[in-house]
Amino acid sequence: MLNERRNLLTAEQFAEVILNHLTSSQGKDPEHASIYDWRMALSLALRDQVIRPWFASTRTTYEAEAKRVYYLSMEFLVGRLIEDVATNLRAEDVAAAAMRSLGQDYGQVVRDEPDAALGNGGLGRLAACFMDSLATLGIPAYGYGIRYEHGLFEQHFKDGQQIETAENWLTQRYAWEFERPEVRYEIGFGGTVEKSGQTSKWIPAETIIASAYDTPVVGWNGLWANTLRLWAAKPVKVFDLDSFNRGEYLAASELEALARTISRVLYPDDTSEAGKELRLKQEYFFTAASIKDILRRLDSEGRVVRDLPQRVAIQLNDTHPAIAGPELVRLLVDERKLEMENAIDIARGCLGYTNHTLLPEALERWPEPIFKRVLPRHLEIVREIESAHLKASGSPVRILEDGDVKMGELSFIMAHKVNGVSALHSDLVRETVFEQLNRDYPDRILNQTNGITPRRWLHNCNPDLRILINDTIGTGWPADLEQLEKLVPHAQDAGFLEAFKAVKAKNKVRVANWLKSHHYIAVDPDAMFDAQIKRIHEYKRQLMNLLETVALWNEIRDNPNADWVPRVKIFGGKAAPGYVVAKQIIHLINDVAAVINADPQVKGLLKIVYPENYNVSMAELLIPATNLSEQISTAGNEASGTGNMKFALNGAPTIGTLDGANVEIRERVGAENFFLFGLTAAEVVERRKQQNYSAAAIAVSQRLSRALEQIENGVFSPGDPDRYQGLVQDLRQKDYFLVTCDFDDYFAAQRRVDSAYADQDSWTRMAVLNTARVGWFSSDRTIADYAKDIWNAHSLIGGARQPKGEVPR
Ligand code: F58
Repeated sequence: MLNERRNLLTAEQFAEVILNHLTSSQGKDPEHASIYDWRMALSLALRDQVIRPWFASTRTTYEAEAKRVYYLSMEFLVGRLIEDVATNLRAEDVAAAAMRSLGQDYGQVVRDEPDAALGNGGLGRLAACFMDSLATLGIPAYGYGIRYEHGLFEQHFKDGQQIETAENWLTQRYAWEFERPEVRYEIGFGGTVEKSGQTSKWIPAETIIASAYDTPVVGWNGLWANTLRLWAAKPVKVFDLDSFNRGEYLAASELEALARTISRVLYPDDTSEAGKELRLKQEYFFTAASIKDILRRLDSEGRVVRDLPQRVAIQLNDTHPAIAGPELVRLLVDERKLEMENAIDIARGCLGYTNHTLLPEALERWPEPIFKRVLPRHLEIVREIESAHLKASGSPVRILEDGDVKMGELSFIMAHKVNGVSALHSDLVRETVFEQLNRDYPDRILNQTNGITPRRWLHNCNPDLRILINDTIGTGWPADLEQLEKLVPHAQDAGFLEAFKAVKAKNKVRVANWLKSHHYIAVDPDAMFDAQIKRIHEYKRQLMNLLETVALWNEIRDNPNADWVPRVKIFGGKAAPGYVVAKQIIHLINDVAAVINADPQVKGLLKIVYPENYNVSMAELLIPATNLSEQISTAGNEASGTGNMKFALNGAPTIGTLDGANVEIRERVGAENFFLFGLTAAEVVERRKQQNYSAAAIAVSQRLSRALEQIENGVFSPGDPDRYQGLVQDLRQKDYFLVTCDFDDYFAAQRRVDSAYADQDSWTRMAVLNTARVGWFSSDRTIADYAKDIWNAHSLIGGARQPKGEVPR
């Protein structure tokens, strides 16, 4: 029986499709099939079901002559897809039943899928959530990025220290993608610019091929599917037969190896932009291929380039694809013979730029010599863009300054809209990094607070809570998350609170079992699970969390008979391989864990766990089991955060500062359901002006002094007592991120958490109200607002939440 709308098969029919793939695609019979074979067969069977909505969406887009959104991002942190696709097709029960009928454990097969880890953290995961929401809303869109051969490195701990190994997701076939060998573009680097009269022509010195791989992205209810198009770098000439025949076997394959370098690895550096030519080449590679693809599609529709801003919205996910501006201008001027100023205006009409950081060291700048060596014609165009901007605005802000090309300024000047990712962050973007440009172009900056997809981050990762919510308020919420508000009255209902508590308890048992079987750590599922899982960075202040843990340890040992609330402190996250301080923090967490976890005096009261290799799938396991969400960055530094939203949605109240989206989360869930502490962003700025602020803060805090002394005296590193001298000295002398200044307030907030947690009924009420009131942070809302305020793009499916604004043609 075929369900028209969703193309749903019965479990029996679906089992047949799976079996067909097992034999025809995998070449295995059931007797000899491995779990990999079963997973491929299941994935391919699911992928089959996406084809119909995918084709239909493309057809509808052409017929409606609709505007398309192009989301350009260096990173898409996708994670696993089986459950995502199955649930969006509303075929999860059918898929599970079909696998069962074939004698397979569905859950085990789902967990066999490696994460597609084509991103570092929040920025990459946001891009993946946005793809899900674009498809759910039925907005015609492409995600464009790089098909890295190696995703984010795998993290291991050796003697407590982070070791990185290459990630190898493509050693197995990627079930979801379609190779498109016919979609290929030549991408040039280096060379010279030929002038003749007014015209310029770039003659690149080297050329490689960008080759497309498409993954369909299906939305909720299977009503719409978009495309994630990732580019792989390939050589123009695959193999040099002459070299081979001369016996020069390595040289024969050199061309391929060199070309492939461009899409070989994801840059894991999220501290400072590695000033690497390769990174610039990666950025240009995927951006140029995407722009060519966009123009080809425009041409194929019989449109002229003047139509671009009506047909095309290009969103730059941070400055990594900022070269899109100059590249589009280059194509319009050098190849399509438009006037420079006209070309700049057209390009600007298409482009939007999202800023994700205020950290000056993370704002991209390219030394002019490197930029010129790689992209000589683009440097000329950047100069033209700069002079057009200086002329039009009278602004003193330059793109080329101190020998650098400043990609933030370039992106700002080339975009018609620039957005921050939370209300506070957007204010700070206006007041700090782009203060003058905001005066020059007062309507350009706007805010778009981040969001998360409710499908992955509640419906799929927390099945028991999903069922409880469905039973309580119905099933409309995954596509309209603010319906969770209907749970608010149930926060007074003892039966509902019990059921909610039971879900959390079950999720905690699941994590306890996993920690035992996979990480050989025993934790008590009745203890409070307190989690800080995110990239390791000084501004995120994992170190402050750890200092509080040491102080608590001391306190428990001093008063062993007091009424302590048992806690498990969970840490998760990777440090950029070159970020020395972050790696020391990891080492210290593991060292402190070794000592505290072995101390019989705090047994059952305090435990530290730090499972290695945190990734999207681990987040899906940990978040539903967490009681307390740690969002403790130095105010003014975390642009938004999205983990904060995921925890709140799954019933974990936050302990946090007034930073990023914490501010808006607190407003929505209610101040009484949020454990606030710490300096505000404005106070941080003031405090930094004071002399010796950290010494002063340490002097008045006996608890902090003691913890610092223990660390610097080798209590946690007895074999190497000086190991953390540098780390502690930095806190004593500088402490840029104000760990010492916020410490006492944080410690006090943690004790408020303890007392609140001791009353389990009122705690559960807080947890429920967090879930009930964070619906606004759905990425569906975020995307609907981008569509309205930045893209002027529209949903092509009836019944979806329509972006407000103009009606589609
Ligand atoms: C993150 N940025 C922000 N950058 O830190 C976070 O507050 C925000 O919620 C999220 O973006 C989404 O807006 C982030 O993840 C990176 O990972 C970059 C990778 C490439 C180098 C520079 C950092």
